[in-house]
Amino acid sequence: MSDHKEHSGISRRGLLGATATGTALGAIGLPRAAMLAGTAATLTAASTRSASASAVEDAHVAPGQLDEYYGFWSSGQAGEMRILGIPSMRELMRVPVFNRCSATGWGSTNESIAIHKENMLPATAEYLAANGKEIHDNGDLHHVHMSFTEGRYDGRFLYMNDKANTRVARVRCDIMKCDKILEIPNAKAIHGLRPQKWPRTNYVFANGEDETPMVNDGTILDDPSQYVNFYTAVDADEMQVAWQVMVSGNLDNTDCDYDGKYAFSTSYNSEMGMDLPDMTAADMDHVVVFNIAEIEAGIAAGDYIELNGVKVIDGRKGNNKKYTRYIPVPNNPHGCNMAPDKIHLCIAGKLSPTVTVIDVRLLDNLFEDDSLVDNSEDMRACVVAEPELGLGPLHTAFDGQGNAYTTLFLDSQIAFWNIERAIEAHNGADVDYLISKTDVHYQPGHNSTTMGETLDADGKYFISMNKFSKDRFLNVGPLKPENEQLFAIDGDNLHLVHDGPTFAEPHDSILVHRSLINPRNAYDRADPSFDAVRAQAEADGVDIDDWMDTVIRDGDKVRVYMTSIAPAFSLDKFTVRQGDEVTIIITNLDDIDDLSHGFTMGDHGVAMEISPQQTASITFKATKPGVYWYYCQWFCHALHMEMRGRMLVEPA
Ligand code: K7E
Ligand code: CUA
Ligand code: CA
Repeated sequence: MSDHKEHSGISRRGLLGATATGTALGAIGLPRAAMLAGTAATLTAASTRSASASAVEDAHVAPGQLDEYYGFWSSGQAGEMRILGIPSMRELMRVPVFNRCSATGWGSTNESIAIHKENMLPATAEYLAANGKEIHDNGDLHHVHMSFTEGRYDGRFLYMNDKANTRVARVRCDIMKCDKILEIPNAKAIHGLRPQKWPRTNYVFANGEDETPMVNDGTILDDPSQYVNFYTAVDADEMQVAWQVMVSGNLDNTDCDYDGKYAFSTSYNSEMGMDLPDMTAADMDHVVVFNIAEIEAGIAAGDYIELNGVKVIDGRKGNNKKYTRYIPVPNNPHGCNMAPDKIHLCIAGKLSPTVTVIDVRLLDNLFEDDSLVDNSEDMRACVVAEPELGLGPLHTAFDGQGNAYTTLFLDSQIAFWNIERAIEAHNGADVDYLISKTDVHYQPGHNSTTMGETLDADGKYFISMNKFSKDRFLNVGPLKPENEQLFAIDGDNLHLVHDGPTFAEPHDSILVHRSLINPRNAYDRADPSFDAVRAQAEADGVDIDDWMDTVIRDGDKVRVYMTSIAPAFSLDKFTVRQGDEVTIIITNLDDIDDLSHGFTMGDHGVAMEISPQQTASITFKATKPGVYWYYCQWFCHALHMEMRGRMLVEPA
């Protein structure tokens, strides 16, 4: 649409929640180019009903009021996790994980570098050193999920993937900081990720998307017949790989059941094609079902190979074991979403206009009946519905009342449908399972509902995370933001309550009731993130819990211990020699809410956050003789500008 006013007028805005049932169905079969151009032609005017007015009003969070839900957002290639308030959609915090952060010093402080390096593979360390780096400074974070206890969020941890550099990370919910990064051996490009729901999150399941030779040492190169993929179970407490399963085809998204029995992954490349025509050649790909108890038993019985220190089970097609089953589904499937009814798994068809609904209670049969052949039509005995919803179904969210919400990428719509009625229709009944269709702007990928991936799904809000914003906001140049639209779920309809841009590129989100999360206002002085620096300080005879203004020389290493209390550092100056390796260790003795300080060393690329009662440290080489000012970069006091001091570097 070239007409901007069409989208931005206030009266128009009131109609954006309107459903487009009917016209939407008519849109199927429209030229793809028209849809990708972002036409809003299918938008129909509907009368604004009083119910919608109240749903919209309920969603208004006045200044000073607190949101009802936390939103935890991925940020794709930006590499961080974000925290939003829902329904206001106010961005509350950015938590650096796979990226470097100028504000907090993540990726520069000794504490964060240690987390990056703790579980880095030796080959990666070697690669980085050869490229003049110590750690990766990018990542591609798609999926954030919270730890579960008995199918409910338990507020302990958030887990997330890095597709770019094959990692899984964990964020502590008490301080909202990353405490573990694990590089996954053997697998390539960790994409889908889910914590186990039942009985608790003992495992985090992680999908490797890209196919490579089993031993990827250059011996085998352009011979895809020898490529494999790996499914990884990470021990969620230890943050170490528990086991892997070698699979046929690649892996895209994953989820697991509410019984602790099965996990599932979609594969869009069952063909093991290396180019687009081959990856899309087959009408049916598959979903892999992983039998967790059988895999654990296989590991215990020694039925594994050891590959780069990991126990790997062979779960490829036709392995004659009960580790995996392959169920055919159409067609380059993508989303893999377990409904909170504990029964229905929804696989989005992507190139097929359908969502395949699997009744997980029927999966036992697939494993018990030895006559069943992987990937055969017989394996589809567990498919109980395959509703046709529209073009490009990607992900499905749930309201806890038996309904499902599926994003239609190509149609730029949300299909709102009823699972039970889809099953009845599958069995031949003449019922309409589609409740409504809602236009979104444009090309939605993931979606989420409040508490929707848990037994507490409450059906209050729904978010559509749209990949394109096109003409919807002021033009900012060739790179446009994404667009996110939050809806209040109101009976049979979705009412738009927020529409706003977002930077690269949240794929996924979870919406968590605020009652489940209770972060600290200040660090506990016993926080394990200070352990390493505490040990060094003890060796130096310094107490990091108390006032410090000590400079320790240890050969050409200098450790500068200081405290921060607004508006001053305990040291106004310190002296080092050219060539010294300098470590700055600071405890922020302030314990007032929100009184964070920082430490930036001018002209040295050195900066870090020191929040209330936190100790942080950072190391650099003082190669430049002269006077360098350090300062607090977090505005903390009327005399914040004066919170600074000098490093005097004597020439060698
Ligand atoms: Cu973008 Cu979950 Cu990586 Cu779908 S995935 S959209
Ligand atoms: Cu301390 Cu600004
Ligand atoms: Ca395919």
